[in-house]
Amino acid sequence: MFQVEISEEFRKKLDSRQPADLKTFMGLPHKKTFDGEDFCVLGVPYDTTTTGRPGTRFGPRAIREFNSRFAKYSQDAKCCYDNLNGMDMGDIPVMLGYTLETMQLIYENVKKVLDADVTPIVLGGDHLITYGELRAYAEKYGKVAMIHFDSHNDTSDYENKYTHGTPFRRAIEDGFLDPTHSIQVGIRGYAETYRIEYADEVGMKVITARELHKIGIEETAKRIREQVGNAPCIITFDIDFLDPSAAPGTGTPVSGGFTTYEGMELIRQSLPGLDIKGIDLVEVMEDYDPGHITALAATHIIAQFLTVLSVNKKNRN
Ligand SMILES: [Mn+2]
Repeated sequence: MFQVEISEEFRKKLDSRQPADLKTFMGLPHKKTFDGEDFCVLGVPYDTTTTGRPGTRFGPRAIREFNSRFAKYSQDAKCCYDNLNGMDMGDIPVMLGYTLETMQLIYENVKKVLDADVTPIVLGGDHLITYGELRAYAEKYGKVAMIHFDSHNDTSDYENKYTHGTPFRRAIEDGFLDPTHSIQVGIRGYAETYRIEYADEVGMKVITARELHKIGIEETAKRIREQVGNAPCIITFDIDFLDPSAAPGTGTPVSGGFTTYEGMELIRQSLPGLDIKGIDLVEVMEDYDPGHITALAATHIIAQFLTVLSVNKKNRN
């Protein structure tokens, strides 16, 4: 497990770099303190553990820039979060190139949100950021289940232990994740098969892209719900779950994926009623995003998550 000392002087320096104003997610109020909100958006502009094309440090900016013009109403769900109060904390400070220090800062900030009983919605950044988040969830709730939408397993075992290809192996080793209630969906492409064998070994379910295309959304949603059950869970959505035709703006795109609609529908069918403790959406890269297609897809995927949180809240009350 990581545990890093960061000097007060350096923390001050990081804080002084925060912009004075911010285009917020869907125009939410920009706040640093909590007042009974249901969810809190945080950006993590960190991308120096990527093994593919760099640039996802601009992902939070791309998503906010694009969707600050969006309204919160959805014609499908009447109003995607009429019963939810949200806020946008802005970007958390990161230390580019200093991976474990950044994991520490991610952990501390997500922990703050969780301790206020608010649901974090984190915008990445490369996928290693989820590892930093998971320490906070595990401290608050014990080992959590994970629903992981991605074209890659991200359980690689390189000599470099901390890259965006390794977060979930590290999180399982550190006891942050409960693999026996976790599931990876959309996996495809060319990579050594040991990652699938690793999932089998630790009891984590995998639904490959090919399998999903074959069995369809309804059956996949059913299998997700069966695997997670009543466990407290987090959702992590790598935008490269979507096909490059729907989300070209990402570092390691893989063909043979899904339309944005399929992603949204899978969220709608699989997640309502689950004990969702937090969400992140990672790997959006604006440099390869003509027409903001990827930022648009990210917006609609997150709006769908908000709809689920809204439905869950209605059903609890
Ligand atoms: Mn990933």
